[in-house]
This record gives sequence, C-alpha cells and structure tokens, in this order.
Amino acid sequence: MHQRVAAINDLSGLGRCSLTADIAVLAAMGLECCPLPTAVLTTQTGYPDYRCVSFTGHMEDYRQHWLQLGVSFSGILSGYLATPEAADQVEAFLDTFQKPGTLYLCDPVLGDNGHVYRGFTDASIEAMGKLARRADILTPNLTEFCILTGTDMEPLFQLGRTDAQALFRALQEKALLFKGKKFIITGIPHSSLSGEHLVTNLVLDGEKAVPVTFPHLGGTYSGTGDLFAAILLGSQLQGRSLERGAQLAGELIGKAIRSSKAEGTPGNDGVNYEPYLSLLGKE
Ligand code: PXL
Repeated sequence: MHQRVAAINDLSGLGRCSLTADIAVLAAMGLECCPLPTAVLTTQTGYPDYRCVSFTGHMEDYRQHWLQLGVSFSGILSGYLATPEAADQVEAFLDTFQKPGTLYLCDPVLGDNGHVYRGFTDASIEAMGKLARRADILTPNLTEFCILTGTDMEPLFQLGRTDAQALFRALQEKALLFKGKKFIITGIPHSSLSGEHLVTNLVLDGEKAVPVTFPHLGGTYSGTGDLFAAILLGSQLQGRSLERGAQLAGELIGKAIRSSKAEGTPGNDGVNYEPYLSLLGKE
C-alpha cells in the first residue's frame, strides 16, 4: 500500500544529510517522502562559513496548504531545526497531522561527540525536549540522549570502556524520564571483553533493552544519524521490528563508512551510502 511520510528537516547543499538523506532513503524503501524544509543551507553546519536561510516563516504555509488538500501521513519524521520557532512550527504540524496510527519519529538533532552543534542554544534544547515528548520513537545519538536527559557524558564513556552491560542499564534507567517512548540510542562506543572497539545502537522499548552491535569503524561523518532515523522510520512502516530496523540501518551505514574511508572522504562530506540504497527494499 502506498504510504506517505512528512520529512521535516533542513536542505543542506553539501553534507549528504537531512532532507537529502530522507528523500533518498524513504524512496528506496518504497515510501513517498514529502519534504517540509526547516532551513536551507549552502552546506551542513560543520563546514566553515556556511550560509543558512531559516525557512521557519514558510512552514505554516505548508501546514495550511497540506491541510486544505486533505492529505494524511503514515509517518512524520523531524530532524534538524535551525531555531526554537521551527520546533513550535513542528508542534503545530503535529497538532494537525498526528493522528492515531501516525508514527512520529523525532530525531533530536542537537550535537555529537560530546558537543552541541553550532547555532543551538538552551532554548533550542528546550524546544526539542517538548517535541521529544510527542514522539513515538526517538533516535538520539549518545550526546543528544545526554543533553535531553541532563546526563553527564564522561562517566558513561568510562563505563563503556569497562562494563558495557552496566552502561546499557544506566541508559535504560535514564530513558524512564521519557516514559512510554521507544528509543534507539545510536553510536554508543564501548569495548568487548577482549578489548575490541564496538559501537552499539541500543533499542529500548518498555522493559526491553536490545543492543544491536557493530565493529567501531572510527571517524565522524555527516548525515549518519539522519540516515539512521530515516531507515528506522521506513523499516517500521515496512512492518519490520525496531531491532531489525536498527540492524539494517547499522549494516548500510557500516558499508557506506567503509567505502568513504577507503576513498578518504572528508567527514563533512558525509558517507557513500548511495550504492547501498538497494539493500533497503522490502524483504
Ligand atoms: O546531520 C545532522 C545535521 C543536519 N542538518 C544540519 C547540520 C547537521 C549536523 O551538523 O549541520 C544543517
């Protein structure tokens, strides 16, 4: 059956992230992606001297026009929001289009590697927290999870080096602050008992905590979180389990990172995911 997803995200000319990733991934998964831009940028914000035009002032037009057309969405995905006001617009969009049976995935794009992205303020964090409370599924990376839950990151990194199971339990406990939400916390670095470097996407759903683990390839690449979020939402709409979605996303992103590493792609340019989109078709 034909399914529509509203993708509320920015359009960055370089960086293979946000809407660029959403449109490619959702189409490859057999879903219609309806882009609602939150901002238009020359590049993602990791490049020096990027230019950003906020699209916040146009978001209400989309809501009104789409409402007038009577469209509905099986899924709603929100990602990068350049201003707290853009988050208010997402709330208005949800008031109109979040119906019973609509799956809303909030990717709380706020930071990575222990740092908040450039341009974000306390107000941005608070606004993202409000959206997170309306989501069915959240896909923060470890940094974003810590920002949203007010958790100190360093002790968690320490724990990852010594006792990954204790780290996962600590994250599960913190996630109770967002009771009833399904979480996939992405990119959790840790070591195996034999000292291997690993990275886990931790699926938290009620009592369940399932680590989906891959070798840690290293490097930080633009857009991997956006790819993950779009694949996760797409795989839910395709009827796959959260664990299977997390596995599929991890496999595709792993292949794309390996390819980019082999070519020496700069992290800001994102990963070579394009050749692997065919992995995302229905099973
Ligand atoms: O991939 C997250 C992201 C999305 N959009 C913009 C960004 C970033 C991360 O830096 O700058 C504009």
